[in-house]
Amino acid sequence: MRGTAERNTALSIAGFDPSGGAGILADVKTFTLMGVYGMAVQAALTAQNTVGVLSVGPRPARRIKDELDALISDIRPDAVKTGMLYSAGAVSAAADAVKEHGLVNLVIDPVMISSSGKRLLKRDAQDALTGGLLPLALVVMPNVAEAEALSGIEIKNIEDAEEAARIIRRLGPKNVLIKGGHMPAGGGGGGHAVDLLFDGENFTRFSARRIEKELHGAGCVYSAAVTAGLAKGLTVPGAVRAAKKFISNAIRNARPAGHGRVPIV
Ligand code: PXL
Repeated sequence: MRGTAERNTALSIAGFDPSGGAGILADVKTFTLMGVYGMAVQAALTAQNTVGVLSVGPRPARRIKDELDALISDIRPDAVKTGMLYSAGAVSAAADAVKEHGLVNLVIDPVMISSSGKRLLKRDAQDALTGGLLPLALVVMPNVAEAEALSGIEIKNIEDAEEAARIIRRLGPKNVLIKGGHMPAGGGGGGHAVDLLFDGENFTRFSARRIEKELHGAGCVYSAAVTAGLAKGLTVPGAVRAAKKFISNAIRNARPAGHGRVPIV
């Protein structure tokens, strides 16, 4: 069912960060800034601010699925992203919704640990993510630590990242985008943050000048921006290029809001 929507629509299934720098508030702000109608279902709750995550509150899988069903039966998203899912139940609810409603353009940000060091995906939920959700993805976009966890290899440079991308693609996603923002110095990027896209045949590198700021929610905003591009009908490389431009600008203009890391939307 295409529905009656006359707008490009995007859905975020992710955690709730009350500070608005990460999670679904950041996602929906990004959708809006990119001209896409934004929607969100809360996969988990957090007590946090720009300094750190104090605690995580899981949400019942049944509720998450009910909320997804109610929403999607009315407004069909042109693209969907998942962020912090936390529990295996939330991962399954998202995967079931994608399958049952035949959703396309799924972007997975495999959020595992916060910038401040708090675990945002339970250990048993990682198996659900790799086995149940990754095979449904059009794009999975891990940072270096997440790519190491998903591939089981250590990433020290861009060649390691290529090998990790090959391994992760065997888990089922159509495209793997490894974000080089945290690549160790000397990892091949120099003064640039180089992201690596693998579509199963070709590697494409996306480079932007590295900006030294301690950021809050950059990964959320980046994956939301890719999702918005896909919702607007861009190709995967086109959506990544547009998102990289958007986030580079947002990082350059970012100003502190609290006492800790700098939010960018
Ligand atoms: O940036 C990872 C992330 C994603 N989603 C939520 C978060 C965080 C980091 O704190 O709180 C909800």
